[in-house]
Amino acid sequence: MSYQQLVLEKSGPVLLVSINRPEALNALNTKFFEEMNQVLDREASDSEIRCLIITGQGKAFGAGADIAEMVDKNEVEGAAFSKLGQDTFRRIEQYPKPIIAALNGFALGGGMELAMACDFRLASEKAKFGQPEVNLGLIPGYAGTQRLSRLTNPGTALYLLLTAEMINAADAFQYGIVQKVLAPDELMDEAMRLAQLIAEKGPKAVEKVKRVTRQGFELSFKEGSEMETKEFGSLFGNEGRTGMTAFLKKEKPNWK
Ligand code: CO8
Repeated sequence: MSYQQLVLEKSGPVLLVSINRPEALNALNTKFFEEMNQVLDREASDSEIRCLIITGQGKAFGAGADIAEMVDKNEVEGAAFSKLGQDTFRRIEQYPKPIIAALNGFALGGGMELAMACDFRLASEKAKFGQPEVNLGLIPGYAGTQRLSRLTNPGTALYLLLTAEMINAADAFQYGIVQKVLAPDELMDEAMRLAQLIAEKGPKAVEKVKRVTRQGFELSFKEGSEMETKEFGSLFGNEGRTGMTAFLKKEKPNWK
C-alpha cells in the first residue's frame, strides 16, 4: 500500500511513520487523517509490529491543521474537521501498541495536538512548540485544550493557549511536554533505540500498561487501581509466567 502524505519504514518490530508534506510544513489535512487511519488499520496492526514512531520530514513535525483547507469551511464543516482529527488522535491514544512522537521541528497547533496524543515525546533541540490558534481567531480543535492541561497543569496550558507564544524544546522539557531533548542528528537513533527496547518486552504487558495508565486518567484512583489488579492478575499463568520463569533460569524470555 502506498500513501501520498505518509512514508512508512519497517525496522524489525518498529514501524516508522513520517509525515511527508514538507512544502506545507506537514500541515494536517483530510487526506492525512484518512491515511493515518489506514496505517493503523493495516501496517501497524501486523502482529510483527510492536511499537510505532511518528515523525515529520523537513523542518516541521506538523505546523498545524491545514489553514488553506479550513479557511472556507462553515460551522458544520469546521466541527466535522475537528471531529475527524479528534477521533484519529483518540485512536492513537488508545492504540494497543505504544506510539512515540519524534519531534524534528515545528509542532504547532494540530501538530502539537498530534504529539500530545502519542504516548511520549522526544524532541530535537530545533523543535518549536505552540498553540497559535488564537492568532487565527480559532481554538484548538483536536482536544489540545484538554490534553495540554492534563499533560502540564492548568496555568502552563492557559499561558500557552492564551498567548500563542512559541516555546523551544528546553522549555517544553521543563513543562513536561517532552520527555527528552536531543541533538538533531541523534533524535531518530534515540527514538528507534527506545522503540526497539519496548519491542523486547512482554507484548501483553506493554499493551496493558498503556491501557491501564491511559484509562486511569479518566477514572477515579480506586477504579484505576481495581483495573490494575484485574489486568495484573490476567498476566499470571501466561506471559507473566514466561517472563518470571526466564528470569529465574537466567534466560531471555521467549514471548511467543
Ligand atoms: N496550514 C497550511 N499551510 C501551512 C501551514 C498550515 N498550518 N503552516 C505553514 N504552511 C505553509 C505556508 O503557507 C507556506 O506555504 P507557501 O510556501 O505556499 O507560501 C509553507 O507552509 C511554508 O511556511 P512559511 O513560509 O510560513 O515558513 P516559515 O519558516 O516562514 O514559518 C511557521 C514557519 C512559523 C510555522 C509558519 O508557517 C506558521 O506560522 N504557520 C502556521 C502555524 C499555525 O498557525 N498553526 C495552527 C493552525 S490551526 C490549528 O492547527 C487548529 C487545530 C484544530 C483544528 C480543528 C479543525 C476545525
